[in-house]
Amino acid sequence: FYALYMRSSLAKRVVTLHHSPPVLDVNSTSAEVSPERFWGSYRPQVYFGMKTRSPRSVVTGMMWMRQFSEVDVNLRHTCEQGDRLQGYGWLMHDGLSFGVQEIHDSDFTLTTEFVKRMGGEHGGDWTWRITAKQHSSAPHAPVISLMFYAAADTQGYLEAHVEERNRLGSITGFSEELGNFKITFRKPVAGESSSAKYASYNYLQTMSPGLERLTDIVRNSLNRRFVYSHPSGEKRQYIAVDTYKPQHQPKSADPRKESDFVLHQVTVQTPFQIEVLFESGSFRDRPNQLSAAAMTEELEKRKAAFDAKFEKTFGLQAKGLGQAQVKFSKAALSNMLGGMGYFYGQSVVQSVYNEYPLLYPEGALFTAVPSRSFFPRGFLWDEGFHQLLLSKWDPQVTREATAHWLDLVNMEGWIPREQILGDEARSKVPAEFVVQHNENANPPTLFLALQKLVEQLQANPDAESSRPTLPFLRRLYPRLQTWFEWYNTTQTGPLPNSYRWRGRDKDTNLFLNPKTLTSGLDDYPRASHPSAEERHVDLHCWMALASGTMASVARLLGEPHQEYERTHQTLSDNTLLDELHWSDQLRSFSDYGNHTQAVSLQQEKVYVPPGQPRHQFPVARLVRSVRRAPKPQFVNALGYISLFPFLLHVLTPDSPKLEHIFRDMRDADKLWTPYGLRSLSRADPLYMKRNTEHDAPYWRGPIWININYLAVRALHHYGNTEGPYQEKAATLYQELRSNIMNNVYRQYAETGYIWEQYNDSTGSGQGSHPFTGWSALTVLIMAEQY
Ligand code: 6A9
Repeated sequence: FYALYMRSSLAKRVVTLHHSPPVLDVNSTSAEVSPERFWGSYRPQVYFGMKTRSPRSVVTGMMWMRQFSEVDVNLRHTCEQGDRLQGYGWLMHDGLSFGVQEIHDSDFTLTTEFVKRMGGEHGGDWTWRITAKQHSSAPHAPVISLMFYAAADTQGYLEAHVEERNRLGSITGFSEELGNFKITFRKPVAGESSSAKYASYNYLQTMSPGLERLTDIVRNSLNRRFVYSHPSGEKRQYIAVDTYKPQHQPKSADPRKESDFVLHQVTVQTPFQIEVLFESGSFRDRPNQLSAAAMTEELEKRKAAFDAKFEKTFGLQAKGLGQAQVKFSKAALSNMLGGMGYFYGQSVVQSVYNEYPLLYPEGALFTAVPSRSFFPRGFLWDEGFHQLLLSKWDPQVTREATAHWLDLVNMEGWIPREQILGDEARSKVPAEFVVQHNENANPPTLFLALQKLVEQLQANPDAESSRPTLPFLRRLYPRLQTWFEWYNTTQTGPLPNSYRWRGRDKDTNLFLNPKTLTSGLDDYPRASHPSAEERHVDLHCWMALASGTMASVARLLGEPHQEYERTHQTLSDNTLLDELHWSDQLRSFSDYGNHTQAVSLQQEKVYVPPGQPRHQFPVARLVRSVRRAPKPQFVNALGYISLFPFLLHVLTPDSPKLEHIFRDMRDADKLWTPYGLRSLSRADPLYMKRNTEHDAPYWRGPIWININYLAVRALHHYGNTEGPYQEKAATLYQELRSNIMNNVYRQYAETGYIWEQYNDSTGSGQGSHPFTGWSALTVLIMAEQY
C-alpha cells in the first residue's frame, strides 16, 4: 500500500506547479492592468489577426482568396509553407501600438496595417487597413475576396448587422473582458480620398466548435453560385461563403465550446483599400473615428517614431549600412515582435511514475515563436535567444515573457521544452510529438536574457526601462533557484562536476546516431551508444553560464550567493574543463561516452523464401550496423559542440585552447564557410549524413544563426580582452560578422524570407520559413550589440 501511495503522490509531482507566488499577478495582462498591451497581433499562426492577452479571447482575423484563378480554391488563412507565397511578414511593428505587413501572393500584394488607440476601460480601439495592388507583371487586375471575421471562444456573443442585401456592415458584440464593442466594415475605395469601388458582398454567420475549425468551416461553406457583375457589363461566377450547415458533429465535439463566428466577405478588383474599425463601447470621448485621413496621419506618426527608435536603439545608419540592409533589419525585428503570441492551455506531460500522460495545469504563455508557419508556438531554448534581441528594443517584453515561462515551472523545477497550448496549437502537431517528459531539459538560455537585463540595470539603474527589473528579479528568484537546481541535480554526469543530457533516443539501432533533442542540437553526433557514462561539454558550459548569472542575480538581491559563485568558479576552471572534455587526439573539446565511429546505415535483410512474391514481405528498412564495438572514449565530432567553452566565454583569454579553436573555425575543410560557421566539420564521418531514411541531416553541416551569433559575440569578447589571441579574435570577428550578415541579407533579398538554416555549400536558405526566431539575431550582429 505504501509503495502504491508513494507512486501516486510522485506521479502528481510532474503536474504540480511551483509553490512560490507566481511572478505575474493573476490579472497582469488584463485590460485594466496592461491596457496598452491588451490587443495585439498575438496570433502568429495566421497571416493577419488580432486577439487580446486573455485565455479565451474573442479573436479577429482575415482570410482571402483570389477569384477566377487556375488553382480552384486558394483560401489563405493560417501561415502555410504550402501556400508558396513569395514572401510575407511585418516590415514595421513596435510590439505595442502598430504594425505594417506585406504579403506577396501570386500576382498581387496585400499590405496589412493596424493602429491601436487607447481609451475607455477595455484596451481601446484599433483600425485595420488592407491595401491590395497587382504586381506590375500581372496581365489583368486580379479580383480578390477578403474575408474578415470575428470569433468568440466560449465567452461573449457576436451579432451580425446586414445592410443592403448581403453586405455585412458591422458586427456588435459583448464579452466580459471587452465589454460592448463594434466592428465596422468600410467599403473598398481605390485610394484614400476616392469614392467606393464596385464590390460584391457575402457573409457567414454560424457557430464554431473551436478556433482550430475556422478555416474548415469557411472552406465547407464555399459555393460558386454567386455572380460578380462588374459595371463594365462583365458577369462572372465567383466563389463565396454561403449558408453553412454544421456537419454531423463528431462525438468528441464539446458543446461547451460552441461559439459565435461571423465573417464578412468583400470581392473587389485591385487596386483597392479597405478599412475595418474596432471600437470599444467604453471609449466615450473619442475625438474622431480612426479612419481615412486620420488613420493615415496616425500611421505616419507611428512609422516615424518607429524609425527614430530603431536608429536610436541599433544605430545602423550611423554605422553606414545601406537603406536596403536597414529595411531588412527592421523587418527582422518586426517579425520577432509581430510573431509574439499569447497562448493558453495545458501541456501533455509524462514522468516515469505515470503509466499514461497527464494534463499539466492550465497556463498562459506570452512568447515569441521560431516560425509563424511551421512551429508557431513556444520553445524553451529558442526563447532565450529571442529575448536577447527583444530586450534591446523593449525590456518590458523580456520581463513579461520570462515571467510567463518561469510561471510554468513545476515543483520539481522543470519547464516543458515545447509548449503546445490550446486546441489551435495542438491541431498543428502530430500526436507523437505532443507529450513532454519531465526528465528532459533544454538549454537554459533564458539566463542569457537575464544577464542582459542585469547589465542594463547596472549600466542605467534609474532609467525608466530598467527600474522594474529589480522587483521583477525578486519575484522571479525563488523559481529561478528551483529551475537552476533542477538542472544541477537531474542532469549530472558520471564524474563530479560533469553533466549529461537525459532523454536521448532509446531505439538506438534505428538511428545512425541516436538524437539528443533535449540539447537543442537534435542530431549533432554524440556517443554512438547512449549510456550513463556520458558527459556533455555543451551542458557543462550552459551550467557555467547559469551559475554565473545566478550568482550575479543573488548578489543584486542581497541573497546568499557564495554557493552559486563556487559552482560558477568550479565550472569555469579551465583545468577541470580540460580533464573532462579536452580530447588530445582531436585537439578539441569533446563529449565523452560509450562510442564507436564504425557505424553505418544499411538495408535490413528481409528473408523472402524462394518462390514467394516479394511484395508480401515488409519493405526493407535502413538499420544501423555497428562494425566495431563501442568503448568509453571521446566522441571526437568537431563542430558547434566543440566550440562551447569559447562560445559561452568559459575559456580564459590566455587559454592556449583558443588557438586550436580559431584554427578549426577558420579552416574551410572544417568549420569555415563564406556564409557563417557550419554545424559539423566537413571532415567528420557524419558530416551531412542522414540519420534514418526519413531524417535528413539537420545539425550535421548546415549553418545555424543562433550559434553563429554566439560565435561572433565570443570573438567580440576575446577581441576586446587583453591576451595572446586578442588580435586573431578581432580579425576573425570582422570576417565572420560580415559573412553572416551579408548572406542572411542576400537570401532575404532573393527569396523574400529569413530561414531556419543556411546551406553550407551555397549559402541558400533552407528548412522552415519564415523563421524569424533566432535567425533574426542578425540584427544584433549588424548593430554589433552583444
Ligand atoms: C515537430 C512538426 C507541422 C528544431 O526552433 C524550434 C526547434 C529548436 O528548438 C531545435 O533546436 N526546432 C531545432 O533543432 C524545430 C522543432 C520543430 C518540431 C516540430 C512537429 C509538425 O509541424
